[in-house]
Amino acid sequence: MEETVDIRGFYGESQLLYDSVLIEIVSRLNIIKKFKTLNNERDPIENVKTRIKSPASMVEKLRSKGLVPMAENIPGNVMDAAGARVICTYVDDVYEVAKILSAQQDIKVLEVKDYIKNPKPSGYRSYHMIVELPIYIGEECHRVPAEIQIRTLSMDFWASLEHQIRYKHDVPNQHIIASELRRCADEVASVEMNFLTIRDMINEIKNEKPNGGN
Ligand code: 0O2
Repeated sequence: MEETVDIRGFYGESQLLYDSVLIEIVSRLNIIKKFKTLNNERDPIENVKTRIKSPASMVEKLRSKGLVPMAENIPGNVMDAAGARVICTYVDDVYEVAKILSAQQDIKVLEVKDYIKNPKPSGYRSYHMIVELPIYIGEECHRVPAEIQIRTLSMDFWASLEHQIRYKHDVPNQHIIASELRRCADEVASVEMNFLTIRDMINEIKNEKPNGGN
């Protein structure tokens, strides 16, 4: 069972920085949505969720790195204290959103893990970016890291399902469930490629002139 530690008590002063970096990321994503809508383009973002890593999960992560589990040991060692999850409609939207964010000059991309091109052995697919943004608290500028996970609705559905057994021990038929999940992950990937083809075919029909070709 997760230890319950008060989030503010654990993160102390850093809480404001993590809250602020998430506000900033959500704001950038909302601007992408607005821009697309105002240009009569399809909005690639379905929804955005944010979280500050739970103190229990952070304590575990620090311990696994051989560090004393205290907030002072987070900077430079754990980059996902603040996390945003961006859910997109289609697979190519994931790359479009990642490209737009990476192009913003004050966003420094520290690391990219493309688990869509290279899925995890579990079948997990998602595009992860570790970024750093400038956060102004009063007159002082802090560079604050955050993890942005970008994936499709189907990838998110799969991850939520898999998450339910991920940290459970002594689950009956666990290997069968794991192998079924891997099979579903492959099927979902294939269906998502079909969705792209169908979407492009529909777009072609929509873009055809009424008397074009006649
Ligand atoms: P939580 O509660 O989401 O914060 P690193 O961060 O690089 O030190 P790691 O694990 O190599 O460690 O990072 P990675 O692979 O980028 O994964 C980080 C996060 O991705 C995880 O966070 C999960 O949210 C998600 N994730 C990664 N692999 C899987 C998977 O197989 N299944 C599911 N459902 N999610 C996955 P945390 O830290 O585990 O927890």
